[in-house]
Amino acid sequence: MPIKCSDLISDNPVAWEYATKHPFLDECRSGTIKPNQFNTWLVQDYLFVIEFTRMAAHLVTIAPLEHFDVLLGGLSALKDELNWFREKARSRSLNLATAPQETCELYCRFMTELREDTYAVQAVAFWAIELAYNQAWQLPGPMVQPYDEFADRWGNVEFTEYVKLLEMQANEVLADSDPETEPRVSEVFLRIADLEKDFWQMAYWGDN
Ligand code: HMH
Repeated sequence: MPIKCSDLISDNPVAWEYATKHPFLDECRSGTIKPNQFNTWLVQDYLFVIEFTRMAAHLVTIAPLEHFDVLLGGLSALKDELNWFREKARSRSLNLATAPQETCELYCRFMTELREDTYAVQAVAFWAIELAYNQAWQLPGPMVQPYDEFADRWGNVEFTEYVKLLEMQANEVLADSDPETEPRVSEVFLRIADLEKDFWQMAYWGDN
C-alpha cells in the first residue's frame, strides 16, 4: 500500500499535536494573549505567507492540469489573505517591513528548497502546511474578539473543504510515486510539524 496523507498524521501523533496546539492559541481563545505577542505573530505570518504564495505558484508550474482548479483557488485565496494581512497591520499600526525572526526565515528557506523535490513531495508539503493552520485555529474552540476573525480565516468550512481537496490531490500522486518518495515525504512532514511548533513560539520572542 502506498503511503497516504492520513498515515503521516497517525504515524506522528505527538509531532502533529505540537504543531497544532500551543498556549498562543489558547490565549487567543480566552483573549489573554498579550497584544504585542499577537502582533509579533501577525507580522511574522505575513512574511511567511509571501513565501508560501511563491510555493503555491511554483506548485502550479509542475502540477498536472487536473490539479489546477484547486491550486488556482488557493492562489486566489492567498491574494485576499495578503491584502487582509496588510489591512490588519495597518489598523494595528504595525510595521510590515520587519526582519523575519530565525524560525520564519528557516521556514521560508525550507519552502524554497522544496522546489528540488518531486511534485508528490511538494503536494504533500502544501497540504500539511494548510492543514496545520486549519486544525490549529479550530482546536481551541470559539475564540473571543478580535481573535475570532483570525480563527475563522483558517477554520471556516470552505477552508476545511479546500484542505480536503489538497489531501485528495496529494494522495493521488502518492499512489503512483516511486519507493523513494515515502521516506522523503515522512521527513518533510516531520520538518513541517517542527517548524509549525516553533512558529507559534516566536510570538513570545518578538519585540513588536
Ligand atoms: C506558519 N503555517 C504558517 N502560517 C500560515 N499562514 C499557514 C501555515 C497557512 O496556511
